[in-house]
Amino acid sequence: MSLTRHLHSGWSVSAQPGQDAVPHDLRDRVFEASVPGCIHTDLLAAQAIADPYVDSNELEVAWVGRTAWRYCCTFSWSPGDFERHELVFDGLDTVASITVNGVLLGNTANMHRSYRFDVASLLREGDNELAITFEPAVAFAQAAADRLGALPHVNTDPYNFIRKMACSFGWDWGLSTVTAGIWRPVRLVSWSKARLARVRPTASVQPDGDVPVGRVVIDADVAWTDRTAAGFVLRAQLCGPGIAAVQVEVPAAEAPQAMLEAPGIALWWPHSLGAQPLYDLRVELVDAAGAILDSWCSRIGFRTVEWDTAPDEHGRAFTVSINGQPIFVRGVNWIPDDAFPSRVDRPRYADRLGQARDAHVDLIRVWGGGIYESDDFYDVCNELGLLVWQDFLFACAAYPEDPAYAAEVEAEAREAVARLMPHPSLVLWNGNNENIWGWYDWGWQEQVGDRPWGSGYYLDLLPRVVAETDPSRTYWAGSPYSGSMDVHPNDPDHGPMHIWDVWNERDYTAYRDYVPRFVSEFGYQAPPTWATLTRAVHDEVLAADSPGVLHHQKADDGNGKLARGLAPHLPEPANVDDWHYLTQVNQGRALTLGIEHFRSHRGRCMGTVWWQLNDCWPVTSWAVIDGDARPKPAFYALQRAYADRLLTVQPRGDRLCVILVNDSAQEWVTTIDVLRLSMTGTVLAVQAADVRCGPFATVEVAVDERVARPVDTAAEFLSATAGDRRTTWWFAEDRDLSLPPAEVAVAVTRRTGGYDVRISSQVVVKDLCLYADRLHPAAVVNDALVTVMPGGTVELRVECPDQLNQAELASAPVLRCINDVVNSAVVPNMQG
Ligand code: BMA
Repeated sequence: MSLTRHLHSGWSVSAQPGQDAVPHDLRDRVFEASVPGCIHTDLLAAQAIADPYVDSNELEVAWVGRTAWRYCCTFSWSPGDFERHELVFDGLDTVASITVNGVLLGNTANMHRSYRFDVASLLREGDNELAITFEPAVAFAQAAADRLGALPHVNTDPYNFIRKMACSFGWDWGLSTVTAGIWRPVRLVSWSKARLARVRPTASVQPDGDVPVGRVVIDADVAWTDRTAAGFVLRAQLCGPGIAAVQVEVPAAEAPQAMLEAPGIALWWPHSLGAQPLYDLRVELVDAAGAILDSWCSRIGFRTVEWDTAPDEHGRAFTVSINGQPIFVRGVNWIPDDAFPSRVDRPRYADRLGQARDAHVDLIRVWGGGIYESDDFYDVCNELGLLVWQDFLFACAAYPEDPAYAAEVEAEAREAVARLMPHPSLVLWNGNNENIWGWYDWGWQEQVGDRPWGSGYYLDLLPRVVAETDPSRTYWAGSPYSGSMDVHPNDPDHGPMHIWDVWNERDYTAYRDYVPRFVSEFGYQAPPTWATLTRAVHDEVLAADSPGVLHHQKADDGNGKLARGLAPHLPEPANVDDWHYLTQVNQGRALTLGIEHFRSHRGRCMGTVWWQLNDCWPVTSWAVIDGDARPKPAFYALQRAYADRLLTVQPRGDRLCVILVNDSAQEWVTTIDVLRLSMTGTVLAVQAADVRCGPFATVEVAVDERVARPVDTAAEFLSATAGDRRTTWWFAEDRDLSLPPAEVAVAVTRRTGGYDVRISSQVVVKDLCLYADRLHPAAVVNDALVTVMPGGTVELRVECPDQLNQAELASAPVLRCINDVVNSAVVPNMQG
């Protein structure tokens, strides 16, 4: 007994009259609008603005975000037999004033929540006009900051004074767009008698007995037109793999609770440990005559989650166990996949999260400067077996706690926590990104004095909201946070930490100075792939410091840090091709060194979350997948470093050790062979050891002195193998190595859908990359940063719909390796 009509067609948008910022020719134009969507994508579709992702168009179209826009649509309506008629907005971005037939319905100023309005008295039989005017968000935020008193934040605009995606105002990897629009679905819902206002399922696994019993407790909130109505029931049904379908009915009072139990459920696991069985849960509201008034459904899963954050001999742990199994988290940080989030649909989530899973990632942290993603995101994570750590939306700023702002925060948090409850992938709610750290270390205390700065949210309101709404989920106050305001929030021994001094100030080998309990952010930059860079930047002469390349680098002194990071390790880039290749190599090396080091300390350290997986536009950043969805070489480094079974060489004191890290449930029984070799493969020393590494464990084997001590550090290296795993150890930096020219033999074979490229070499070849995307934007290669052993061969697969020039495929700048860089003459400028 309800009728839902999406209002997604017939929309138009125009600039509000009288705004000087709007170009003359656009002032009176009416554009077709997509709903859900946003003003930028509407103007792009009408070819009224240049693409802000290209060159420096961002600056040219900045007026769009400083303009007030009016969205309008006409729809026909008749009351039918329904008692109630409500307009429901899943998301309005952001400062909106809504009218129906010219009468003000309401004002909103929070992108992160939904709104529901009773519109019965405003609608009329026949045509109705719905109009929404969006005020510029920066002006709104600035006015609030002026009124309440400024509070510290990063970047330019006071994003901390408006409940809108923080990175919409620009970030150190993001352009500033300042979107506006109806970014999530809008619908007219007509209903009678009663409807389900909210459904909160809590799924748990009952420990007793041999057969696991899945239990779901369903808490529903029911909205009524007549509270005296009797005989209504709440009916819940569960079906899925391995169980007989179960059903229960309870009387539907105001907040009915129903419980279902299903013996024989199969447990949901992260993909590295098992399968992802999902169960269909359906909840119905039924009236006395047996008619279904409203229904709700979701796919749920059964697993247990415990976070051990107890004090211990080192400080304070931060270890998650799934179904009783403690795991070392192999995570990545997630930012909005597009600066226009309404463009990100389910296939795109599936694609990006599928890439993460392919790289052996098992946890995604949704960062607090972005959004609560749509249910599609969490559904895909449920299906792919990816754990989700969700931040509340606070990042790198002090936040006001005045009553109006606090009320928005509470409303948004209650809604988000309830909405995400069904998803088995969700394992943690986190209060904020770096705000407690900011309070400690970024000079805020002097600026803020005794005014509130957000701690009331992180330490009181948000934990209360989680405890009241979804007590099954763990809450942690911040990333980083030590577990106590008396211990520095970024203390390596206490809880999750962020390691940023490495990228900002130190060499990447300084990761070795840390043995954190859990590292929830650490990262290293590189430019996007060549195809992405050259799609987005059209500088006359492309260079590391040409205007377009610099515009697509948002980090503070980003290019300077890239150069300083290279200097200790690799030769100075002679041209833009070398710069592009070498900085990408260095990103991969930093990532590999950091992750292998942290994983080698498995036990004391129980997780790494790389900053960052993805980008929201084409930019030089810490991402391993660029803004056009192409994997950078570091993606393949991540894939290797995050494999279940890792073989690594690590310094331990003044010795070298070969370390096996086994994050699988099976014992790893293998033979380790360690060889000291010349660059041409002459064996100088050998060591072999039979090892057994238990499940979820590490084994260390010290390298014998005679193997570990080279005669000539520039001309020798170590190779360690264990079954199909291989790793190398170098006694000198590449710039100081006597690395012979590669002289590779390349055999290219055409096959359906692409090419096989076999590369053989008589000498060791370092960090070979095949940049097929330089020849064709659709060309994808299955690996990068590959080592070719002396006398060895590697085979790379190129997928490409069209023909490629085979000679070009087999030579620079498409086929690159370090050997060629160290052996080429240095040209004294960086122009291409
Ligand atoms: C941390 C993140 C982001 C930022 C990144 C790189 O501060 O939380 O805010 O993009 O570092 O600087």
